[in-house]
Amino acid sequence: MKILIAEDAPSDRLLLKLHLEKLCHDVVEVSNGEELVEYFKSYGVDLDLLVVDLNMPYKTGVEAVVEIRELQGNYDASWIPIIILSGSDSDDDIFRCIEAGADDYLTKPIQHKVLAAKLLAMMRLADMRKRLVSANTSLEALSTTDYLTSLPNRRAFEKDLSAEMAKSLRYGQSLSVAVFDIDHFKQINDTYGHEGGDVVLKEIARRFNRFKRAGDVFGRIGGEEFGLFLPYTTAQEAFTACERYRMLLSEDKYSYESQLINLTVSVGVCAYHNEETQLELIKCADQALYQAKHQGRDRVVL
Ligand code: GH3
Ligand code: MG
Ligand code: MG
Ligand code: MG
Ligand code: MG
Repeated sequence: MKILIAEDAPSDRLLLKLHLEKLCHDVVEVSNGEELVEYFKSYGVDLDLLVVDLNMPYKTGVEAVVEIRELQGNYDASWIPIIILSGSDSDDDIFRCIEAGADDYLTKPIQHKVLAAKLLAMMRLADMRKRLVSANTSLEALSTTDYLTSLPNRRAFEKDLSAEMAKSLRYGQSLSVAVFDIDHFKQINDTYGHEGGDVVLKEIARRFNRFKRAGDVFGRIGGEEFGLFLPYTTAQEAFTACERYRMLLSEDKYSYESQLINLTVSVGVCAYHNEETQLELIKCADQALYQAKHQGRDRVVL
């Protein structure tokens, strides 16, 4: 663990440092409460534990702990385990330290074996916290990512599009939306099986990622339908960009179990006019897509 010691008495600090280093921890030191808060603000994310003396100049241990616990928002380090050290064994001191946000309290002189035991318990807490955070991160990724193509799923796509529509409204920048639908995909499934169809869907997502212009966002919004929104892009520019995507998708064949599959896509494009709802905007692109199908497929309609 990387442990920060905040202790104003040089000899206490040195003894503690030597002891923690003997237990194979990395130790950094500060000598008062003010330095503790400043150090924590800059390097807190690298620390695993704080050992904080109660009586220190500039800021007491309690004042520093309160400030550290109040750091929030993106500041994920503010949860860090904190042990207070103090010469006082009064119940009131113990209570106010824990109440202020400390996790444990040890009285001086420090019993080294007891400190080692407390560190073990804190490590367990830190480990549990890490696992919770990573489980949470994977859950979030699962709920926004399409399992087959790894593109944003419909929910994530719509959420990101909402944010982009709000920006467009606020700054008056252009924004366009497109819907891609594979032509006669049923036939591909019928000929190569559902698995063959899945391989094609995955390869389409790969091509989108490979050929993507900076800023463009793709999502899988239906079985064989993909959404695209193009920030800072007018209707005419979006048409041109989608023509390019359409050609790049059908130019090279798709391979599945040493068979080569040809496909084309139809695309509907619509620009955002800063007044319609998201539903209406996507519907507009859907209607253009319907026309593209009606006019013979393998084309982009604006
Ligand atoms: P068109 O769009 O050109 O009118 O014809 P289509 O054959 O593509 O027609 P439609 O959009 O009605 O059919 C889409 C097919 O996509 C039907 C469905 O079985 C298939 N499909 C949907 N989701 C998946 C999927 O995840 N994997 C596979 N393999 N097929 C899927
Ligand atoms: Mg002191
Ligand atoms: Mg479809
Ligand atoms: Mg269809
Ligand atoms: Mg289709």
